Amino acid sequence: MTALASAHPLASGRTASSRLVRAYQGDRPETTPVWFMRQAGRSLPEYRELRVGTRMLDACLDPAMASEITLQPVRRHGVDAGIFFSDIVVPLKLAGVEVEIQPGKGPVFAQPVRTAADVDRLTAVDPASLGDDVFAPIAEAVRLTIAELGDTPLIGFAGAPFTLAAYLVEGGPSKDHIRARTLMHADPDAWARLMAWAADISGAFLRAQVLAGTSAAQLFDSWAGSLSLHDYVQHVAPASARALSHVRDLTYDVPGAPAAGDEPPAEPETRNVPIVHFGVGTGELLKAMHDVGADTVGVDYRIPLDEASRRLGHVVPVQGNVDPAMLDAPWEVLQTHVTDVLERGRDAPAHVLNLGHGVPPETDPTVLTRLVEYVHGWRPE
Ligand code: 1CP
Repeated sequence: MTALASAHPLASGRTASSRLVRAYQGDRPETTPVWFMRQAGRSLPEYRELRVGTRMLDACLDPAMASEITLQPVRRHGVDAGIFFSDIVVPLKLAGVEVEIQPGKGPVFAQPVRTAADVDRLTAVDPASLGDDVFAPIAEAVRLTIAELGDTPLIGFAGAPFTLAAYLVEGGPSKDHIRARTLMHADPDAWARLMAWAADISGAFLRAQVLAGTSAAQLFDSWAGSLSLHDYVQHVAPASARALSHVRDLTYDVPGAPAAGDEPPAEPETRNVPIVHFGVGTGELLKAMHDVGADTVGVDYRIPLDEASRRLGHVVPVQGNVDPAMLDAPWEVLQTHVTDVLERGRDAPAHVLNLGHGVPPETDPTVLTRLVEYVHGWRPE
């Protein structure tokens, strides 16, 4: 176990009792916390304005700009958390991989990783050799952001090894990630080496964010829904566990209850930095995704939250799962849907309201602000 520095927002107490952190640890605050995946970005005019003339990955590696973009949706919507503005391919770029993010498309790689020789070429860079200096722009952006956020927690994130491999092997976005899934079976050894490397790169990226001050860590396995449970457990879960092991050891103490009457003060309690694990179309994988070392499981909009909670044994906090398509529906339709999500979320020990996937770029941001107000005002019957 490694204790966070005393000035870290969790260790100093600034965010330790926030609604978000409490919910991720299984407590149920009176007000349900809410944030949105992809809350920073193209739905906000202030984001589009700031990004003019700057390429996506350059924006991610400019600490002042990344910090400002992270703060924009927190100021505007009053959400319960910031999510660090970056991308899952940033650590690959920092490791020297030739990648760019093309507008309207996503990450594109100069050299796809298709064969065992390609895997050898990629993994020749030892993730352990990437020192603090490599992650300095990330740590600096996190520090600038938490200085502005006060008691509001910042969430750090990274891509899970499978989702990174889905891009690396395909060379860019793909529908069924078929080449990646072929490599998994055609050359399981090369696949395992690729996954272990991706796990250590993502793990180092996530750890750098948490050490610099994020109060939670989310692993995005966005494309794991293209896998069978068998393939997930056999060929992917060990690498996801390895990625999370890079942050699983990070702890902080919360003071015990003060002395009362003849009772002495309680001992301080040691807690781990909360970890969230999310994927799209992963209804069949929820339990396996929890088992790799997550505290909270993110659920997409394809299965109801009470069913997700049942599959998790009713003991795991859940995050989700408003259908992003509803954001553009009439308010009454959206409100009915969100109320249903909140009610079903009561089946779990705790619930953080979010979307089932990211905010669509054409979303009217005033709808998101109104949604936050509604969630904060909602109380169970
Ligand atoms: O031109 C632009 O403005 C770039 C669009 C954009 C943005 C705003 C991309 C390209 N990435 C991001 C930021 C980003 N990426 C965040 C920011 C924080 C927030 O949520 O507000 C996060 C968490 C990510 C993570 C990410 N990148 C994921 C996992 C989350 C998810 O949405 O499933 C994935 C799959 C990516 C790859 C990626 N990067 C960008 C795009 C358009 C894509 C998806 C491409 C595809 O469909 O395959």
